[in-house]
Amino acid sequence: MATAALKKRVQEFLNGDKGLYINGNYVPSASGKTFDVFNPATEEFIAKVSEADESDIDKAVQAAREAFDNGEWTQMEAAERSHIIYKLADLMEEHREELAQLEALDNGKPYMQALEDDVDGTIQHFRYYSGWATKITGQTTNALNDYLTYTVHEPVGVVGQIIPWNYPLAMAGWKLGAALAAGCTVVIKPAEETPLSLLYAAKLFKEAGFPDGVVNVVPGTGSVAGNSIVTHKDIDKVAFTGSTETGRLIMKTAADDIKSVTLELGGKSPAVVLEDADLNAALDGMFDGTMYNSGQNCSATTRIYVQRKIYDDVLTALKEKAEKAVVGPGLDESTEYGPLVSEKQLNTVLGYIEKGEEEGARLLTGGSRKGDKGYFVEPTIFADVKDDMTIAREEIFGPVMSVLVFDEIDEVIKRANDSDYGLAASVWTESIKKGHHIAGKLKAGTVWINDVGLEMETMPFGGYKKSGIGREMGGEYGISNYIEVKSVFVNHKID
Ligand code: TXE
Repeated sequence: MATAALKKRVQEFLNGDKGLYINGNYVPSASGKTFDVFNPATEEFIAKVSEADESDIDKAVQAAREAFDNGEWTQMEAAERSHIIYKLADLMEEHREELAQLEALDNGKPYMQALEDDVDGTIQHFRYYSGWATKITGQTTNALNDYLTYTVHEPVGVVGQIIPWNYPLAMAGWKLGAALAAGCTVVIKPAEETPLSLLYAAKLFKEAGFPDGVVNVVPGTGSVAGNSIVTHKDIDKVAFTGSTETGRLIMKTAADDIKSVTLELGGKSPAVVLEDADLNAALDGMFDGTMYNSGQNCSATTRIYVQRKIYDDVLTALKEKAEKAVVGPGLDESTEYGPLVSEKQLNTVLGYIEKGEEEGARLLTGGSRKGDKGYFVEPTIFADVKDDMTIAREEIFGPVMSVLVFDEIDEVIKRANDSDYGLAASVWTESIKKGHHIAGKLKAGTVWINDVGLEMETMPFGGYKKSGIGREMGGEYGISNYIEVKSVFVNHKID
């Protein structure tokens, strides 16, 4: 297996100081504290990163507040803001290979996936949202004679954004694109497992022309840095992607100040495979729907409902796919599926596999850690899973698929909807009527018919039920998270 050499700029970045990015400069944390970042494929140390505590968050918020209240960012014409966001995308393109290497190194994902999906997707996202900066409009209404009544859409202010480790750069991009296009300023915290790509990208913000203080990047732990963002009085809004448990805590904490929150949380998404499906396409979709990013994907379709007539054939084919899949370090060219992000995640996933066996699901293939160095898990498939088993109900966030059998369409709709979550779902059928019928009945924020995993900036993304609140992306849907609406009444009656 060929392992790509690290690019010069990546090496320089890793060898240099990795301070917090506050008010346009990399600075050490006030306490001088740092934390270590590890490569999940080798368990080896990669870098030391400054660790933000409450006082650092306060400094970052002050910088963002100053930039919002008195800075040139909010005074500048929308077209210029648009241009700066677009320039950021151009600069990211110049650094795309560096960003992808950092993502592969830090998160573990395959390099080509990091390059084409995460980094290029983020670049496209910024380009798309740069266009929105000039398209934020209110309304005029005809409610009253002799009055001009209109609404103004204003940026909400200083925004706190908290990012997970499964798509470190892409999740930051989703949140930053809309917030910056709306004219907000931002304090953003990457996950402690994967701070490197966003920290590297921070210098590009300055180069693109963002005034100091508009974007501040503050790595640190959830309980200290994350919590300080949520509780800070001068933060007007919090946007979070992560676990449902932490989302609940953030929502409760934010309630103290009636702070608005957008939450993109966990999932346990179903795939419904009818007997008339194009089986080759459906098999690819079922497999990738669960295993992409080694299953560390909030919209992973991990409950696979297969109609009885094709059930045995599907199991045979899925097993073959799993056994052929190439699992390895993200920087090896042949790797299709990388390691899990951390030892904690490895233990969580192995715990779920054990639970699946204990509760009587049939382990079709996989089921173990792969090797003893790095957090690799074999692609794992359970057959004959029952709806009430833990592996069919809880988010595993690893390469573990549960396959269930069904007979009737009404039955499978009911069972697919019997979940605390409602982030995504896929339906596989050659019947237009059945496809639309089932999609219409599923309680999920995104439904794919004869496809899986497609997410893009032009379409909103978010969850029903405990999968979250609000929608990201999708143009105006995403922008609306970062807008306050003002109603203005102008009396122009002449006596
Ligand atoms: O998530 P957390 P964890 C799910 C997945 C995974 C589980 C646990 O099932 O197994 O969550 O992962 C920050 N105040 N997802 O523990 O805790 C934290 O620093 C403010 C689904 O890593 O949600 C990090 O930046 N912030 C998911 C971010 O929250 C806090 C992606 C995510 O961490 C905080 C990731 C606090 N009190 C995990 N505590 C998805 N929806 O894609 C933590 N954080």
